[in-house]
Amino acid sequence: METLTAPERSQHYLDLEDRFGAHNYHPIPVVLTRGRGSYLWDVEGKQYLDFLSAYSAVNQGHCHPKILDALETQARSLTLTSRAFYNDQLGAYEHYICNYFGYDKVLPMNTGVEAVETAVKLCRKWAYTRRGMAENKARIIVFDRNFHGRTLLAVSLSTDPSSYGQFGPFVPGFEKIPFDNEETLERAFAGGDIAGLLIEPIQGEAGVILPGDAFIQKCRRLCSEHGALFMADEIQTGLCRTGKMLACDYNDIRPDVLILGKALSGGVLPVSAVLADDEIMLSIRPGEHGSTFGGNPLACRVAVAALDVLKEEKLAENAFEMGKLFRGGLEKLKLRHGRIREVRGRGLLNAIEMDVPSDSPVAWELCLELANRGLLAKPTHGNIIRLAPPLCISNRDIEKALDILDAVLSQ
Ligand code: IF1
Repeated sequence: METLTAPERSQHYLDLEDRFGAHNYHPIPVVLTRGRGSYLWDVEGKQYLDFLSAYSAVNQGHCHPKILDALETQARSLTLTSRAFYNDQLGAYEHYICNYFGYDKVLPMNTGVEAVETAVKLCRKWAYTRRGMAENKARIIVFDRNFHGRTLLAVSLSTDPSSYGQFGPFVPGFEKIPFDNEETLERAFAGGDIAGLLIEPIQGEAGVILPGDAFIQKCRRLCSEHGALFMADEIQTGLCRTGKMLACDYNDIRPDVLILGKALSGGVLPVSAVLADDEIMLSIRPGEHGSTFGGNPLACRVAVAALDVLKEEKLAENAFEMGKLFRGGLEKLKLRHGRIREVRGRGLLNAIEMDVPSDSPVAWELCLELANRGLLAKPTHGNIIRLAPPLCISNRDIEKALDILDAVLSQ
């Protein structure tokens, strides 16, 4: 490999993935080999500021030493027992995370979408066994332009043809209504048999869409009034990303079911979780749900370290302050360049919407140029660029990112 010159070196990896990997992604053509904190390096030795954070899975920064220590230590003693037996890590983790978020119990899973699936199963089981709803009649409210993952259940909830197209038939029992519209929300509840409501407190994939405070509070209130479960998918918005521990904290909302993933492991391995109180969680009985790796000792040890780091390093506070600084700079760029239609976000979950049609190639081209100048980001839809660095980012690096954005937008 030493003989390859720079472009060929990267091309070698692109060719391997093209030849032997499924074509289910269209990545930005950079080949990364090392990460630390807010930085990534590619195989050419080029350094980047990471403004995607693996879609908010590395909130704590890449390869956080404390999280890696937990991984290494546990990996040398016991990685997996399955739930056929007990182990000395799971109970300690369950105790820790239930106290951390204030719930009676946790059901540990692996990927985010598995946690979403778990929440939906829990909601239905609870509706039939605790609320006496007629079997197979449970309906769950979901919102237009949601993103909850890629399984057949998750795409059954989706209103995006690129997510659900030609994957039918779909899972029934969901009421899809507009996000941030109080009238359609009230009508959906009036339809009856509503067992739950599943919401992203900020819609990430849709392009960092924030609902009005009144709307999300009304979701909470109507769930309470109709005896339906308010289920918050905080897989992307949670764990300090929006400047508070949970995005729901901005409205003092306590979800009945809290769904976490991604940064729950600091990006080290898949760890997700569903938290709820006994009345809900105990509606699933032994043998009715689970997963081979769910709650494995390695994941438990890593998750405790990842959650520790969020508090020890005050990452919510830093996300809040750096987010304010970043959006202030983006608003200046909007005035200076006029090509930005809107700046949106909370904490360090931000996006710029360009003043071009949603099927335009502009956002992609901008991201290629940003990469050339050392900033990694990826468009969500043709005209929106999500900008979400690790929460440990410094103000100096926020300023550096703004300078790079300014230079690219000036071109
Ligand atoms: C990909 C999107 C983001 C999520 C929310 C559940 C899941 C996700 C709110 C499922 C996952 C990831 C998936 C990833 C890209 C990324 C993404 F663009 F796909 F939509 F972040 F916005 N709920 N989102 O954001 O979690 O099963 O993936 O662990 O490549 O598909 P997962």
